Amino acid sequence: MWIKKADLLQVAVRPAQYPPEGPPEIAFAGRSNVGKSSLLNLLTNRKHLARVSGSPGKTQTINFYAVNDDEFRIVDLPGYGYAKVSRSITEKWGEMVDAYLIDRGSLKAVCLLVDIRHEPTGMDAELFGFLAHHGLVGPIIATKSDKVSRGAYAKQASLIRKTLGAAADTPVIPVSALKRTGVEELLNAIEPWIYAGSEGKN
Ligand SMILES: Nc1nc2c(ncn2[C@@H]2O[C@H](COP(=O)(O)OP(=O)(O)O)[C@@H](O)[C@H]2O)c(=O)[nH]1
Ligand SMILES: [Mg+2]
Repeated sequence: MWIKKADLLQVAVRPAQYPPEGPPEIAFAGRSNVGKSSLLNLLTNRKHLARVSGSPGKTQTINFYAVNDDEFRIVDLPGYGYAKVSRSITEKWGEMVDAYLIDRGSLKAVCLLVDIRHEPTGMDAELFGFLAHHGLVGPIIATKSDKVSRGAYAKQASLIRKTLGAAADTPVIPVSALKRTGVEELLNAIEPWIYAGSEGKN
């Protein structure tokens, strides 16, 4: 599988604004500053598809991208956990994201992004538990892999799995937007969720 083309389809804050369901959707979630925009730009081979943010926590929309003329969709969920956002923004984040995650038939999986260097946060673990409960766990993405040596990948992956409560067979894919590594591995890991029927959820 390869991404030849990606176009912004829709920016939404509530369900009425979502594009009609159709092609399989893979969503990406993670705390602000984890490297989500950089990764989406790398995946789609575009410099500014997703804004690389100088002010984390600002983008509070759900962005739908049509990949390869809507063969499948990438859904960019708003970042969370930015220390300076107010409680009401955090609550709005939960409402906005829950509404999408709970009731979207074409959503196949959510890839949770975590920084390869650090133990996932309480909010990461909470979101992961929610995903597991709803059968939406996709590959875990360990971002900024250029910050650790290759030899440390396995150790960091098990720390990440353990902290999130992920099964031993949940893929943890190291990626670096900076060094442009891990994209092929990530696309290969996502592929089964895109091309499986609803029984592909696990
Ligand atoms: N070293 C390194 N830094 C990265 C990488 N990806 C993103 N960053 C940096 O991390 C910061 C946050 O990136 P951004 O993509 O905006 O994160 P987002 O808030 O999750 O969308 C920026 O300063 C990026 O330059 C990476 O693969 N390696
Ligand atoms: Mg961003």
